[in-house]
Amino acid sequence: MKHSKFLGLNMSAFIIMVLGGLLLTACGGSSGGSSSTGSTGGSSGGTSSCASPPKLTKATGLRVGFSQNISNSPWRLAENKSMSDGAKAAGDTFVMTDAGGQDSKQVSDIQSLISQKVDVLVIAPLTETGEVSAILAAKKACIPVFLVDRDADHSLAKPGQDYVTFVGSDFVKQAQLVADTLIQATNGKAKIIELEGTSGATPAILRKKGFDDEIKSHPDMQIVASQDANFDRDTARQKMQTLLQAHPNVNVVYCANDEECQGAIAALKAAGKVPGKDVLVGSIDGETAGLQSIIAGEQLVSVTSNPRLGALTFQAISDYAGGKSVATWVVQPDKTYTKENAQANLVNGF
Ligand code: GYE
Repeated sequence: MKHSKFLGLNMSAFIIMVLGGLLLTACGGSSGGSSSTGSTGGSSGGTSSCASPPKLTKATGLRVGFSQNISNSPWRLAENKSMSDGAKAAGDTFVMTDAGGQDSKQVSDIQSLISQKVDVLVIAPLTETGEVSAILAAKKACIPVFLVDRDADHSLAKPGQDYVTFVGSDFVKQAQLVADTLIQATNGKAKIIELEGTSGATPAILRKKGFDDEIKSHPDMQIVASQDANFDRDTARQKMQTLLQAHPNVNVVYCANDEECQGAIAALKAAGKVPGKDVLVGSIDGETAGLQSIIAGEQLVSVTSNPRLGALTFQAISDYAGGKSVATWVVQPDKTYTKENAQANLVNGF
């Protein structure tokens, strides 16, 4: 059978090219951004016909899906509000899910947002590995993903390739700043209880690394116990109560967030210790309760971890839709609160 020809191509090859082009356009493969088009799905392993990461073809009137990992603390509630405010300011429709602290629930939440065909996904993943399959599924469905507040394991999913960017703080630096303040206040001599954040979450991993590495050059700064307190006030209170029985002579508690330190302060008081005198307390977030503890002299330091990530996130989304290049890490700057500036910054608490 004789095939007709168009510009030197036979008709079936021509039809395949046209169909392929239509598919690419449907996935936004031809506009903006800093990445190359037509990838085979990067580290997802599967084949996909969208760009790497997928493009956003429109900048306004988007349907934005926000997958939150849990909404159990002032930090998370402030983040939720900031995201929904950001969507409102951008004139977008906002659909939010809450995984209640379960990786499996967050994966199914993201899958449901993919099925609803949102234009863009904003994900605050619970852990570095738990949501990777869903992040890669979004890419395969040609939906660009913006990770916020926590990152994914870069050996499994890469920013600028499998997702657009990570919008969040420098967790190592936060922990270094807390360590430096504690080293100075104790003249480099301390027995420390370390309360870690949720196991497998970026801020838990990096805040531990930042702190532990920073005190290494001070041989008299000694961590006597280290435990996961799940970024949670009551878990921290209970763990601290038990740890204090085994280590009654500690003089420093380092917590991965202010909520944990609220629990630790309660446990110290219940054990007859005076926080801020017998035991110095330092942590991260800059939440209102932490600021009040600093003002009351019960907490030495809190380095902020600003939950109000909405403005940076929606700016990145708008830049990406407009074809501007977006950095693979949009850094949220943080600052240190001590008794010098806690009162003045109480208005910035949450
Ligand atoms: O510090 C903490 C929350 O992921 C940066 O998670 C966030 C951290 C924040 O539970 O309070």
